[in-house]
Amino acid sequence: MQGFSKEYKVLLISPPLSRIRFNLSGIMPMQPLGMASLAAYLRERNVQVSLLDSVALRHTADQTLHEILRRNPKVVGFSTTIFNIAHTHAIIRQLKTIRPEIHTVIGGYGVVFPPEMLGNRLAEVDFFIKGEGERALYELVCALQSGGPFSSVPGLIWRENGQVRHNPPGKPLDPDSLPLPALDLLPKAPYAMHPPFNVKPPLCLVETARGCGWHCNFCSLSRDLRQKSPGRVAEEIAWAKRVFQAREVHFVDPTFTAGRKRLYALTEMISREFPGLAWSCKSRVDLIDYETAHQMAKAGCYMVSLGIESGSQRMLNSMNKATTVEQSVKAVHALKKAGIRSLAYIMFGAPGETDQTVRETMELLKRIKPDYALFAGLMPDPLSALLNQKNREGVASQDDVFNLYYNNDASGTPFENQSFTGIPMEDVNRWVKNAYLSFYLNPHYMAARLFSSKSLREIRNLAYGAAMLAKDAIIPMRP
Ligand code: B12
Ligand code: SF4
Repeated sequence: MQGFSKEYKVLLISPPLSRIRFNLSGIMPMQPLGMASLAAYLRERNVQVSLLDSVALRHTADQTLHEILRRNPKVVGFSTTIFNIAHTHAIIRQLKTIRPEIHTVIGGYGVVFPPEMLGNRLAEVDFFIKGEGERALYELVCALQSGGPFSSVPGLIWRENGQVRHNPPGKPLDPDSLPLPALDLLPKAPYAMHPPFNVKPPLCLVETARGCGWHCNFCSLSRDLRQKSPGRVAEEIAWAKRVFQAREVHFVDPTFTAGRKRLYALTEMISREFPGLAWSCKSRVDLIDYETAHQMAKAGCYMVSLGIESGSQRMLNSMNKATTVEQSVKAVHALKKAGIRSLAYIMFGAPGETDQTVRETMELLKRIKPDYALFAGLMPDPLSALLNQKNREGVASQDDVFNLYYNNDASGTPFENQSFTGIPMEDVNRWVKNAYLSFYLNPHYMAARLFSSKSLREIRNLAYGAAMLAKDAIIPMRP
């Protein structure tokens, strides 16, 4: 292990986020687990590391820059998504004019564009790391301190002699071998989760697995599912309780219920070691049945988010979702029977979507009555199979896709009037807006929600979410 002086400081930042229309994701700050995990890995190896969560502290870009200058690190790393890479780039541009010697690194979900595009378009950024960051960031910091070569740093993108270079990704890490995320380095901020979660605050996010074993064509999450052992998950929950006094946990992995044996071991562990804990998770409709739902409910699970996506089998096939409409019906039914609420994620605008398929989706929702639904226009991941295909077909060039995501604005791009899949934006926007109105502005639905709410806090929480969505419905739609 390399030695580091006290002066060799690394600062990791969760940069300001802008909210996306009809999406409740960004309205409350959630613990940035990626950054906390990177910090723990560096700290374990004696690197002086600190965290700045600009989202939780509600810092502007200027305040974030000011804080970087005040802390004066040798290396500053930014945890990005495709939607805040532009804010991050702006901060780095300014930083480089003042302190060009500070090394800048961008990592996280924003690193989903081709290396040459990132290296050339974001020329002020010194390094990008694609994918899992713990070992890669540590090796980069070691190389920077020792003046060593960058060619062995996994997933690294950098410029050398005017050329953009990039390394292959590293071997996936064993998630049980990682140190517990450095939650203790996060600010004592009002971390929460957007409605309808947050029923028993304080809430803390917990990761129990990395990657996903499925192949939906709009997504490019790592295909390599690695689940943590129940013992390790128990340590993470205990740690979240200790640092944040968590009484509620949201498991962030996309397929929490994958593997019945492991799921039962997890639910037994939670019942035994954390009685009274309220928790929620995400899953696929083909990974839920009544027996699993019943076990989960007994262990304190109160809500499951399900990627239902569509009520049309043709559309599910077009997304390579590998689920059936019937499985959606059964999953929601099983959850209801077990006393667990369901949150349906619905997406409009995959190839072949029409008024008819949207009607089929709305009819499915009427029939299965999930407790909540979130609707969105399809925004495929830039490296997904779907966008690669559209790129080959000449419908969506990589430049246009970059411009759209980077600016979070379709003006001046071919997507001003039509989606990546060639569907008029007017239609996609109308589907999303009408779906919200028809699902939520329904007296039966509202009465059911009011009566099933367990506390005044929950009603207030839901009213807040509803107000945000209503505001989105009134302000003219931006793609
Ligand atoms: C929590 C979460 C959020 C939170 C983030 C809160 C926070 N403070 O981090 C919020 C609510 C803001 C959010 C929003 C969105 N999210 Co989100 N989110 C997640 C979720 C559920 C968990 C992320 C997490 O904590 N993972 C665990 C940690 C340990 O891993 P990690 O974050 O990936 O970090 C690792 C690497 O990315 C990397 N890394 C991260 N940061 C850095 C920084 C540096 C310097 C380096 C070197 C490396 C590095 O190293 C880390 C450790 O290995 C994931 C699903 C998942 N399970 O991954 C979706 C996910 C990341 N979100 C996704 C999406 C699509 C979104 C939205 C765009 C949704 C939308 N349509 O609006 C928005 C973006 C909003 C915005 N304005 O930017 C997608 C990304 C899809 C993709 N690229 O393929 C995911 C994968 C879900 C999915 N399957 O669709 N999200
Ligand atoms: S959408 Fe969900 S289930 Fe499908 S590949 Fe992505 S993470 Fe996996």
